[in-house]
Amino acid sequence: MNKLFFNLLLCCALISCKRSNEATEGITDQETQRPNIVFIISDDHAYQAISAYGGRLAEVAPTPNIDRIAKDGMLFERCLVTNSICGPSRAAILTGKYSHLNGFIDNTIGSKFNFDQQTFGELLQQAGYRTGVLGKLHLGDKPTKGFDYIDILPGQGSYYNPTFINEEGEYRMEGYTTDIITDKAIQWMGSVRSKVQPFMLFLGHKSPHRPWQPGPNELGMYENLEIPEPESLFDDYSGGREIAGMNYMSISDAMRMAQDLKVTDRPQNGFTDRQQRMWDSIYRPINEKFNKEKPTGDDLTRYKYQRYMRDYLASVAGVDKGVGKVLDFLQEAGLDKNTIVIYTSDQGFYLGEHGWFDKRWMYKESLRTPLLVKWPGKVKPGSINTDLVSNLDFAETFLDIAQSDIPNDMQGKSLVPLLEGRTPKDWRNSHYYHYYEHPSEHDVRRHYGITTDRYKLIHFYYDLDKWELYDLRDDPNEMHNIYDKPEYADIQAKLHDDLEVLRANYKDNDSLNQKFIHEYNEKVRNNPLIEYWKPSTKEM
Ligand code: SGN
Ligand code: CA
Repeated sequence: MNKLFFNLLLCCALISCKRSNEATEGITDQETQRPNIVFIISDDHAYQAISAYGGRLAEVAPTPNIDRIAKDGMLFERCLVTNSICGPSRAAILTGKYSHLNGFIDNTIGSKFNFDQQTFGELLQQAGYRTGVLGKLHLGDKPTKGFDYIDILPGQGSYYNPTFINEEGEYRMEGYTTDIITDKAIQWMGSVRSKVQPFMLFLGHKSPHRPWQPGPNELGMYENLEIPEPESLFDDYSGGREIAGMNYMSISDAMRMAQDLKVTDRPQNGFTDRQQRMWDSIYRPINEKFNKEKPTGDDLTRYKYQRYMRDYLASVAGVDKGVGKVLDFLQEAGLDKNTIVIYTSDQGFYLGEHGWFDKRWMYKESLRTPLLVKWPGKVKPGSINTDLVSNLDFAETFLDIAQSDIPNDMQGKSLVPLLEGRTPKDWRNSHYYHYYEHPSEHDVRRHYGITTDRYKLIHFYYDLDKWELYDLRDDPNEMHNIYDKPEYADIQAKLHDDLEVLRANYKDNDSLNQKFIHEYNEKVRNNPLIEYWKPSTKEM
């Protein structure tokens, strides 16, 4: 249906709706239309920090509101991203295509998403949905089409007193960004709710991205808690994993005392006096204690881990509270039965596993992202899905929900059958991954690979040519690279074949790699940050 025709239909519908007002009185939004979709995507929220996923943090830092989505809906155990970094993840979500086809392959300064291409936004509009994009998008530009409502943060955005960009331009608001975005979401949903036109809201949080600045109500909430450490906090990258040791993202060396861990007397950028006073009242005593005790060596790493996690989890608590507000609003407005709520993150994150923060690697914690979906009447409450799904599937899922055609050039699959509890027999049994951003900030090398439920094969290329193979059943934490071990020869050969099939099916190949390397090197050549991206001094 073209847009003009749809608008005409909409006008007729509105007029007839007005005329038959008496007849429709008492009918709620729930009964009259295709479902609304609220897609909440936070930034860098690790599944390990969502209590519905269990794990070592579930008890110390519960997320009761996000857990409500799991309780009422479905929790996906294996939602994997295509490229574990912010903009590329969102670009895959918008297009249903891998980075090499949607063109947004990395987050480096100067990367701009090409909004001329097909996205789910305008396809949903054509299907009769009103669409909104709010908060963090991080695609280098503002959407030129596909969204009726645009109110986004520029780039990374800030935690306090954020600037926003809307149709008219830039403006600034005072307050905590997570809370502001939540309020805006509620305001927009309230203003567009309608019996005839469903809505889709892309609600992007900045939090809990580095530098993990909790909101005024969450500041200091975990100060008296000892956060359990992961087993691999002091990983030595043995077991054939030299490449994992070549990076600049470990808590011990790359985490900054002042910006990241707040061990500083300097005022925070852009804070009001009141915010600064509140901040100081929490961090000053902590910093005084630190300056007295001055831990060193492994004790310092442990100390940094505690501070990192306390701020990270307190930032998550703000997001969780926001999710609760959205769920409450939907309920109070009588929209909850006909609104699908999806919670996810742009990728996973390391919470000290392998000694790291950040993401990017094809290893478990950054490859997996949380996915929880509530769809009353369709999804069995409390259900758990273990199929291999991906952020590549989101656009197709939205279109399927909207009962709209899914274009053939989208590369994912609708999750609707899975949500209804009937996984198709031919559902994928492997997933393809590709990360490009090197050289850059955390010094993670370019790599691509395949994972199945049981095995993972990774190829590091460009300045390296190394393979890694993991048996995820016997070695779930990926500590032993078994590539070229004779007992795995058959499996290795099969995975190589399957990887080539996946690359061909998804239309990825080495000549595209060469093209992207060339373009990337041109882009970063004059980037002043290249000095700051301390390259690993370790050589293979
Ligand atoms: C910033 C962070 C990095 C982070 C990237 C990408 N550095 O550059 O630690 O990896 O964003 O994150 S900081 O000095 O600005 O904190 S992403 O989520 O946008 O992909
Ligand atoms: Ca991110």
